[in-house]
Amino acid sequence: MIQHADDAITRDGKILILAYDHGLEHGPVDFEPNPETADPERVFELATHDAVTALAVQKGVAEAYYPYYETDVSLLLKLNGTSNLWMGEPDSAVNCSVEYAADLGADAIGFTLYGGSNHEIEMAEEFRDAQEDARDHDMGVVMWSYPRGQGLKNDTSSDTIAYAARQGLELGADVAKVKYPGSADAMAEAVRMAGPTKVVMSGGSKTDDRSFLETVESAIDAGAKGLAVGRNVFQRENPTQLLDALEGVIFEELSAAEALRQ
Ligand code: FBP
Repeated sequence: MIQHADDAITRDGKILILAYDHGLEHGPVDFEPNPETADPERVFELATHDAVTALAVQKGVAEAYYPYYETDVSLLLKLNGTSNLWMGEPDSAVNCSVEYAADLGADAIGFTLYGGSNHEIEMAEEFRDAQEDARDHDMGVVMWSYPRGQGLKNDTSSDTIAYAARQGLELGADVAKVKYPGSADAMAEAVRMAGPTKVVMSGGSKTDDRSFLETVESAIDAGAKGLAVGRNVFQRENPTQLLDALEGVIFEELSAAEALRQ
């Protein structure tokens, strides 16, 4: 069987990344709907669910909690990130090296690229270093491919998301995490542009169970390999129930309606 760098964060070739870098990216406001989720241990426990193929966190959270979960959770170490306090053109500070991520036991690295930002050139150069170091360590590479910046009018248009997915392929990501472009056809085009790079849909702000699962179903039908989700799981009253349903849609080919009924 062919080995892929991202094998450790996939299950049957599919992916469900639980994202929990919101304390940095958005701040404590994201924990308000479910205040106990400010405690990383709650989310590490969720990440032990069979549906979750990797947990994405920043360095500090990994240092403090991953030693207790390394046998049950695959670690996706996010190497860059910025707080919501930053008011400049989109940019993301590199705050962890691949070497240090490997020391922490990471299976893969995550890296945000804001294509279209005035900082795209520096970010792409930083990504180059991270991607090549990750190859040396046989770690998977997940790009948060988020076109945004003053030149960009619509960051979820079909063309923009297809371009975001293609940037993942061109720059050497194993997985490109993109926003849902509004329709299955547009998602299928993004998947086509990404070629062998796996496309996963980004969760976005919390919506109701049915419409969220239907969007995931449509992305999977369009060829996406899965999902990277934060708020739509951890802001729910019963996140485990939603993970059960997501397991049905992503790994068992159930429709959203079937997954909700099981
Ligand atoms: P969500 O499912 O909550 O949208 O999380 C995915 C994610 O990419 C997180 O990893 C990150 O913190 C957040 O979205 C960034 O969102 P944005 O930059 O769009 O505000």
